[in-house]
Amino acid sequence: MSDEKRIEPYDKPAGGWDALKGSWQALREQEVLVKGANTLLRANQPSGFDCPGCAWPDRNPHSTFEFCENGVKAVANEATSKRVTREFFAQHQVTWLAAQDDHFLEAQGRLTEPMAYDAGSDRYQPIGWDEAFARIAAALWALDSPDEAIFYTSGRTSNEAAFLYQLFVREFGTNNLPDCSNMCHEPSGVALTEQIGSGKGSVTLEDFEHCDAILVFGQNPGTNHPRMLGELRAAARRGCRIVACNPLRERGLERFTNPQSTVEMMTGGSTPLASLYLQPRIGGDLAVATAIAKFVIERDGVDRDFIARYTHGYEPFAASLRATGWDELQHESGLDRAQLEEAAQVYLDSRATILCWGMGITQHRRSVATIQMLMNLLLLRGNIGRPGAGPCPVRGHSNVQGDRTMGIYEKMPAAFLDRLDAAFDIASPRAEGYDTIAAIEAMHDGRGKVFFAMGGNFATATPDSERVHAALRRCALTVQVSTKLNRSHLVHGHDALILPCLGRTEIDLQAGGLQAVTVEDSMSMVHLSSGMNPPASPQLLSEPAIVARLATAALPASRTPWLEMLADYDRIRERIAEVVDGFGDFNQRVRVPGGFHLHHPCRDRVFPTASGKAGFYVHPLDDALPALAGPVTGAHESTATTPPAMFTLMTVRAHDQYNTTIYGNDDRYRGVHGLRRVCFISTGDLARLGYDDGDLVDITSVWPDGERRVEGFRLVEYDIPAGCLAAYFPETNALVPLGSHAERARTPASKSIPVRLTRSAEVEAR
Ligand SMILES: Nc1nc2c(c(=O)[nH]1)N[C@H]1C(S)=C(S)[C@@H](COP(=O)(O)OP(=O)(O)OC[C@H]3O[C@@H](n4cnc5c(=O)[nH]c(N)nc54)[C@H](O)[C@@H]3O)O[C@H]1N2
Ligand SMILES: Nc1nc2c(c(=O)[nH]1)N[C@H]1C(S)=C(S)[C@@H](COP(=O)(O)OP(=O)(O)OC[C@H]3O[C@@H](n4cnc5c(=O)[nH]c(N)nc54)[C@H](O)[C@@H]3O)O[C@H]1N2
Ligand SMILES: [Mo]
Repeated sequence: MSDEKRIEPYDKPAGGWDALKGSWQALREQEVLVKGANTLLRANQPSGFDCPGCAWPDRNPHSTFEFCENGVKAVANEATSKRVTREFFAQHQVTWLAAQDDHFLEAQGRLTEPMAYDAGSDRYQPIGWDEAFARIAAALWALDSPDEAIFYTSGRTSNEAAFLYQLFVREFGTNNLPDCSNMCHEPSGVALTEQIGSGKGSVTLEDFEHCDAILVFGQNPGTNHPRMLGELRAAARRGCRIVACNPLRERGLERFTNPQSTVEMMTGGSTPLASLYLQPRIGGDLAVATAIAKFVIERDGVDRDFIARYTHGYEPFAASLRATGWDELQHESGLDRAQLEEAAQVYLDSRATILCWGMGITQHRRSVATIQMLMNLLLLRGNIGRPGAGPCPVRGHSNVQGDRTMGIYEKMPAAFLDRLDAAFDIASPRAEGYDTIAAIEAMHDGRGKVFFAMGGNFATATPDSERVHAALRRCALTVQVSTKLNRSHLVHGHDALILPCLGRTEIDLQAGGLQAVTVEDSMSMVHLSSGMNPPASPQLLSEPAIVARLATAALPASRTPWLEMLADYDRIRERIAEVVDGFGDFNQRVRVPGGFHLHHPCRDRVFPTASGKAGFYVHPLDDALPALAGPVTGAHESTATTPPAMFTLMTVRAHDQYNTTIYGNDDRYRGVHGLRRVCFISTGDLARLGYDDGDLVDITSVWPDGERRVEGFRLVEYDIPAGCLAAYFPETNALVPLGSHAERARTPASKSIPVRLTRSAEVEAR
């Protein structure tokens, strides 16, 4: 994590000694060497805490080390010895803080006491907890309707906190529960629920031991789910074929040296992962999946019994594929027929296949269609409901899946709400609430007046930054429950509160003794998580405590036993067992080491759809290209007719960041050091534009409502398809308008932004 700006291609495998060095540096920078190392020994252990890094499941609850470099960074940054104190806030005006970059904000350390914004001095000042809750209650009571309040959730929130939170929000009277999932795997939920009757992935870690092929679409596990590399490595070593589909050649999909394998580390050895690497153009995956499906049908590689017994819609689907020409498939995918057929042959040769995908699939306008085409592909060969086969949407935040299970969703099914009402004797509202985009629109036009965030960094994670900032500033009150300082504290409403909370690694002591929380990982394993570090400050409250105490302040007539449930989280889990499907005997089952698996009906080939069967869905390619929300001059219809300066930009994560949390300015595997304002571009496009590697450009996106621009990005010559660009999130979020999002799922299309490049007026890279 040096500050020297340099680009130097990285020729080593993912993992290896550099991963250990990265871990060590993270611990050193946060000055937590001893505490951090002890903390790590408890990460993802049956008696420890769930790593706040990602949602990838734990392999072996009995091994000593179950963490990765980026898990270490997440833990080190939470367990940091640095503190943001009242003196810090007294020293710095909010206007000054807002001018600092995200790395600076994160580096200040843990928040230590509740703070309230004081407009007179433009500073945050200390406030007591009771007074803070009273202020929120007063702001809520002042609303004309509960629907003027918005309650956001990020995906680190535990099941217990999430359950209490949604209960409070519904008892208050609204379903305005947008969450980070709206910007993440929402299209996976929409696509799979319609198609197979469940929005979750069906595979478990054990399936990775039984598959013959793993297809990885639009995901960068080397950075975002490093523990997944262990599974890919083990699979590759036993002969399983791995096919990667990604415009960028991500090192973590190519080669891996396992830092936990003494032999590989000592001999400098590594394991090749993907045996076939497809580099489609951005948004070309619908065509890739269609091409593979077409090949399977033409070679008669379909599982007829499975199709007849468990599916509907096969005939029209097969007919649509036969009618789709190879020219079109090649053109739309950006790949040639031989490459597509090679991938299809791997799929045909495999008896059991797992299909993984990430943000490279979900953050497009046609993401739901693409995911359904990938699922069609699995259905064709009966790749669901048997060992080693099934869909595997790889979730992001460590408990984002669990939060949804607990009811954090703006349109929770009526059956859930009925049970909630019966259990607590309340009448929860039935009108659909706001998702993330609707919430921004509501705040922007004055319908949303109080914004409360349980974690996350709404101001920076959302698209259309200028509009979002204007929306937040219009609010009467913004409240952030947070562990670390971030931009959402600095872009705030007329009144603003910061409520600091405990992190995963910390001891949670309530009236009834030490508490543990639970989380659900990406493969539906539910398990306990308990911290062991003393809290960063004695003034921190747990998230359940914040909800329970807010509820008692804001709902004085409530009959819900908030404080009783808070005293002992077993009481919360008892109520979860009453309300949430699959949580019977919750307290007993979650105490079995490793936790329990939430049953997925499709594992037994039961498809709880309207028809009782899984469906094939037809999705023509016609406008599969990253397209615009409305007609636009100079819109790019296809690569061939693209005006010279039009590109499709994808916004991706660097190796040293956790979403909007910037740990450092390096992106080791992509060879970038000391800077984040970079734009990856192909050799051919550089020549075509007459630019050189290293030149500074401004990036402009063009929309019906006008242009959006970010400035001063250094061009980096890179192995990326022609017409495609990549830059980092969140620096480029300002380019995505609210209106550019996934059809039906409304996930911002952060991976397909139509842009042009112009020479930057700036001389120096920032
Ligand atoms: N260390 C770390 N871990 C994290 C996170 C983090 O920021 N840092 N974030 C967490 C969260 S919330 C999430 S959701 C996950 C995100 O994990 P990922 O899904 O891996 O997220 P991204 O970095 O956004 O990039 C996805 C990949 O998609 C590729 N891609 C982009 N567009 C396309 C396309 O059109 N087609 C194909 N086939 N590929 C494409 C990009 O090249 C990139 O490799 O990680 C979680 N884990
Ligand atoms: N352009 C573009 N935009 C994107 C994406 C993209 O790929 N491209 N990805 C999208 C995705 S997948 C997601 S999930 C969203 C992420 O959106 P968010 O979840 O809103 O953002 P994060 O950056 O993960 O939130 C970080 C903050 O969470 C707080 N925090 C950390 N741990 C805890 C905790 O235990 N409790 C509480 N209360 N707070 C805590 C800290 O204060 C920290 O500053 O961003 C989305 N935005
Ligand atoms: Mo995410």
